[in-house]
Amino acid sequence: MQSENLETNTIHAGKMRDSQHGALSTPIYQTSTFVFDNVQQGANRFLGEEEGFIYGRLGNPTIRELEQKMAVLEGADDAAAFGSGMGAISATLLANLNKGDHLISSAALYGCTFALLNHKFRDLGIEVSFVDMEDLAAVKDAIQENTKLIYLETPVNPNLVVFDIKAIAAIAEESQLLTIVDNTFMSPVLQQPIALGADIVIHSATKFLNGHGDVVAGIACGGADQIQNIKLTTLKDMGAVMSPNDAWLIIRGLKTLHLRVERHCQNAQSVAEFLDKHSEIKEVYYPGLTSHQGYQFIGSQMKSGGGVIAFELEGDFDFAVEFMNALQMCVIAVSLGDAETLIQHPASMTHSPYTDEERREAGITDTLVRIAVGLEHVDDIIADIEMALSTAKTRMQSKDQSKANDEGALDLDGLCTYSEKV
Ligand code: LCS
Repeated sequence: MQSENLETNTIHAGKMRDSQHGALSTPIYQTSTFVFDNVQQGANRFLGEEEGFIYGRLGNPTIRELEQKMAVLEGADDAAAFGSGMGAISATLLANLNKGDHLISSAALYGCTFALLNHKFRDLGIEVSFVDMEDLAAVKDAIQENTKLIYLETPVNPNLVVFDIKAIAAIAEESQLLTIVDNTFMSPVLQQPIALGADIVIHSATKFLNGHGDVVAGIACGGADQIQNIKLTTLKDMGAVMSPNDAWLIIRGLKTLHLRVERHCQNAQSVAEFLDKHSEIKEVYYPGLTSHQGYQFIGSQMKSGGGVIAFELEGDFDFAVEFMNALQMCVIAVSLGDAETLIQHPASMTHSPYTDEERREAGITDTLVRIAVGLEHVDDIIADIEMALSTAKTRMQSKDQSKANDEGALDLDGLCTYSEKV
């Protein structure tokens, strides 16, 4: 069943009917292989002359339901599920790139995506240009004869810069390049890149799609030919497949995607506004704030600012460390899109695959803190942050005081020595 409404599709789209027992919840086909009636049937399935499942790495009914649901949610023909977001990214890119090809991306990306592009792909002889994608002329200028695709995340992990999907996809189309968008930070509830001209959409399903912090998974959604190509090459032969059990958890998570994302956004908006007014906060990066560069895209490209905020505190980085360590409810952890509010330090955690210089060039400062706002009552999240800021300030003051005392003690020692001499 398919509807015009995403809320209905998260529940019903792609759903298999269990004709044998009528189970409401999708059965988990926890099997590595599928039995053929006879040799001919096995051969026919391998030849593609008969529909049906063959072997777990080539397809599974529970995973297929998730793929069909995600294709509907992203407005794609089809989808392919993977064992992680990085599995989806590497398989999608490698299905479309060969030695000597060139791709364009932005310098700020999720740390492992950056490592894949900047290190492994270069080693494989794939050329990469990192450009400031806010500058559309720079994107156009970066196109070479061997360019095959443009890859972007928007909003960018971790600093929430927003790029214009429609304009970038139009530039790509003019030169017959693919546009691949990582939609992890938004989910299809807030942003549907295919409707804006993208060819393939990728998710780390570990995040909002699953939403409960208990799965690592990925999905690529796109045209039928594209997905078929990925499935028959890099998914089949490199093998980063999803587990049926994880597919089931994501199917369950998707039923509440729209409700969860809505609340993540409401909470994040309030937390961002609180941080923006706080005297100890130097800068807040959240597309839902009118002062943010991404605000211009709210309403046209994305429905709201999402559930992730980055910010910088006043003072030195020790203060940020004291702040994070003082939190009592929000937990220090990477990932995002979970019920729990997660806080982390990109330079030493998610973006540690960058060298210091690469990070600086990508505009990811060492003092940046990222908070993935959860589903707790927003008053409790803000109270925890407020308490931790004030505890951190007191600790910093007492550190300064003891430093001053130490310096004082040194002076006293000096005086003492002097007096002894006298
Ligand atoms: N794309 C984006 C935008 C991501 O944020 C991540 C992971 C991935 C792809 C890779 O997905 P995975 O293989 O982990 O499922 N981002 C993480 C983060 O910000 N904290 O921990 C992981």
